[in-house]
Amino acid sequence: MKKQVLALAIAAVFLAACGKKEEPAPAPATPVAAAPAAPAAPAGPMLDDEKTLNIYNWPDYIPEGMIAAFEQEFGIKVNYNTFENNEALHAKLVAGNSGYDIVIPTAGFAKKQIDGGLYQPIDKSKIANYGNLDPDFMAKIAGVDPENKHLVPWAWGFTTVGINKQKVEKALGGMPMPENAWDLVFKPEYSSKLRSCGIAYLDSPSEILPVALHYVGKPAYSEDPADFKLAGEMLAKVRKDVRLFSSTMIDDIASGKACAFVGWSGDINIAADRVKEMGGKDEIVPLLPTGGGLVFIDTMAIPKDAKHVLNAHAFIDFYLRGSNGALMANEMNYPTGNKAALADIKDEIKGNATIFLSPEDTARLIPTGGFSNEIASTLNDTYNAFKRGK
Ligand code: N2P
Repeated sequence: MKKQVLALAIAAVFLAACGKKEEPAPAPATPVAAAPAAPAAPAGPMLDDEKTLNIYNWPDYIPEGMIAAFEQEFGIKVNYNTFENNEALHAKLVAGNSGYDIVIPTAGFAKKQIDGGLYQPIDKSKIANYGNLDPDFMAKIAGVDPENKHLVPWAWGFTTVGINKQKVEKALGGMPMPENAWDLVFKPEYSSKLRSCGIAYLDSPSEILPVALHYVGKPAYSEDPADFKLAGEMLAKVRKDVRLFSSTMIDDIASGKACAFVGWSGDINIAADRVKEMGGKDEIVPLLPTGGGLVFIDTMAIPKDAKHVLNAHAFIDFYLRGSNGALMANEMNYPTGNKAALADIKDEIKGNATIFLSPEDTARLIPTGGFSNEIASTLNDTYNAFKRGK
């Protein structure tokens, strides 16, 4: 961050110097050949007349200062709002006239939004930095967005189990940690012990049901109501042990409201850093369950009715600079699929096995996917029945 601020300060000083009026130079005594014309300044990206950009993203998902840097460089005012889960974003998009120019859906969830015509195609010719993206990563996204027409990667991670190590060990009282960390939150033998220090789940059907389905041996994105029944029965058995359904997981972990949680990998790492900074003794650890974490690839998309489409492309191009991808990994603990970022990612981040996964852990991940509209009511009913404890 410091480097970026410094660069901006230097740029500001330089621009100020350029703007200063010079005294006219005395006319030369003898005529000289005209100096060659100065090369034209490189043209900036095309922008909309209205210098506004409305972005809708997840909380705690952008490095500090990145929006301000964009605003300063492009002279665009950014209105930045957040949503708590894919369901909330979806409702906003389906209602129409969201007012947003860039939204950040998870790729698997975005499939039905693409199919429903809620996004406009990205104009790659306006994104000079598009080539920074890793083709293998883009091929994964093409599974839900053929030819990568609508989605540009923001960041990726996985939904997993995290723990407060000391509190969990104490609550388990000598019982060894399970081989598959999902047992901590899905198996009554463990959850009944962790109840005392608190279990928290992310509050979202599309986060909890895929891991629950996978845990009971069914496809994570099953379309079979019988599979949901099975997952619902498993969840019902641990319901009494779940203290909270959280939309503010970083705070809830850091403030000690829960000792075991179903959360997002990077957010658990952010909470771990926060506890350390506050001088806390407990270690917060995202685990790599043998049962696999649930991959999410979050992406930028431009809603069909966006009003500032050129500004949106300028922001996407800005975000795809290698330096910005590196900031996402270094400060937010989320990799971005940006090849050009790799050189600037700190060794301690590259060496963190819960951010840059080993091939073995990668192979165990539950691949990204999505539910169809047909199964949506079964998904929601199963989740709501679980949450209500009915
Ligand atoms: C939020 C990052 C995770 C979003 N801080 C999960 N799709």
